[in-house]
Amino acid sequence: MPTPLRVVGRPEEADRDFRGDMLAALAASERSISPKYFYDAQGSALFDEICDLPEYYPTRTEMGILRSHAAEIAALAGPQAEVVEFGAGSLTKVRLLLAALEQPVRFLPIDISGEHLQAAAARLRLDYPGLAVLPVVGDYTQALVLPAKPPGAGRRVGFFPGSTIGNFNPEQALRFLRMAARVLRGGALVLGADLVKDPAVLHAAYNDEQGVTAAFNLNLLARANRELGTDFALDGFAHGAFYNSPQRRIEMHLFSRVRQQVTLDGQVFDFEEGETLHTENSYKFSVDSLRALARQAGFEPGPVWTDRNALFSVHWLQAPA
Ligand code: AVI
Repeated sequence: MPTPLRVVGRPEEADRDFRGDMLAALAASERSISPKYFYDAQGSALFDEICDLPEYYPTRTEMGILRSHAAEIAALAGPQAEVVEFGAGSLTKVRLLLAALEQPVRFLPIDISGEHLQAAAARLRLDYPGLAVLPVVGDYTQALVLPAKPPGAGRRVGFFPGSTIGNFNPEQALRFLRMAARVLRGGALVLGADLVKDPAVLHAAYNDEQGVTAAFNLNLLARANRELGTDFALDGFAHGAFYNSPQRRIEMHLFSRVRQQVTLDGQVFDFEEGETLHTENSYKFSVDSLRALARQAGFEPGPVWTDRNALFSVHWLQAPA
């Protein structure tokens, strides 16, 4: 019998949030919307494709770092650890950790998408029959309440790979880390963070030749048409991604190719030619800036691992008891 899903917060509010957030974005003079709306089934599949693109270095680089240092991470975690993954997705990277840990007692993947999570958890159970897998459906960017650690468990170790921390603005990142330090008290967080580098490398990663990132970006409008009944003309918008060097972030936008109108719930919104909907920021860090942020959130930064080209970093952040 699969373990039932645990639901925290109110994931059913997601549609109402999308509608409200899209309305607010369209009504604003500078239009922007949270990148969390990229991830419907199509968007999640496109993101998985992005991770395999030759230009998108973060996924394979982080996997390489985790593979090379899994034993060290396992030694820091100690026996019978409980692993909590924030924004679990397809549960590929955590396998590297679970395989290295000494008798992990339980795995709690947290994700807003219950369906995706249940399927990924079922696949994981097949490969780790001795591991209790307890999926938690919830928005991990909100205050989380997790079940108490099982009796006999060792440290609670959080896992937040992929540099998703970079998709938060600095205040959101601090808030998330504060929440994580609380939930992981006495344990630690294994955090992946993309590093500042040659802007040409960044530009290529977010403007791939096959146009998968463009399709991922434009799927936001397709999703709005499907779910909210907007009438975005998909060929009327173009993907744009560039590195904003002073802010140390990649910005993704959807540029209106022409002067046009969009309707949502009977309200009409004008787009001038060249006007944009800002869909994502992807902040890049230095090792020191990430450690300073973690310290500010209450963690004690420990070892940091990077690849030989210093493209990506994985941090061990101790959460005081
Ligand atoms: C999920 N996140 C860390 C990705 C990133 O690189 O910021 C999302 C992404 N956007 C475009 N390509 C990938």
